Amino acid sequence: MCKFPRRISAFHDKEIIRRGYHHETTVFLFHRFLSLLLVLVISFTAGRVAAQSENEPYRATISSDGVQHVNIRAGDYFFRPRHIIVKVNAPVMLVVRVEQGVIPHGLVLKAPKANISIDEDLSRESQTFTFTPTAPGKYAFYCPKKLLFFKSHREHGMEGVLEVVE
Ligand SMILES: [Cu+2]
Repeated sequence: MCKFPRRISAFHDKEIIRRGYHHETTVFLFHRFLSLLLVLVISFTAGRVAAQSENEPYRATISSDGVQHVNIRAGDYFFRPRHIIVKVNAPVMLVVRVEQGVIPHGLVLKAPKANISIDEDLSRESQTFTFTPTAPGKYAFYCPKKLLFFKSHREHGMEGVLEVVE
């Protein structure tokens, strides 16, 4: 007479153990999922912040030497910053350097109206270009490189704007 309830209880014990195991697995997987979600959210946010600061224009100031110093880093396929604001009729010293990659890049900035003419190959050594913009306006600069039938570097996004303001 006592056998039956005992079997039931043994079954229940097993069931509890099995459920307990399942519960732990579920909790473990849930924690894994949460940490993965957290990593995704953090990297997404970081990416957004980075993209935002990259897209913000760089506004040059006139230093004590009377020059507007601007540093540009280039790579596959970008210029950073890609939007530069300088004052008209004040000398600009542009220092450009390729910071990554083995693909050759160049810099073209042709704005005859503002008396700017740059067309040079770039390298990992810093190159300096000096000019004094004489007319306000927005002037495009870009990498002129293109390999065979592939898209040009400019089409890949290797371009920017020099904005000359009063
Ligand atoms: Cu290029």
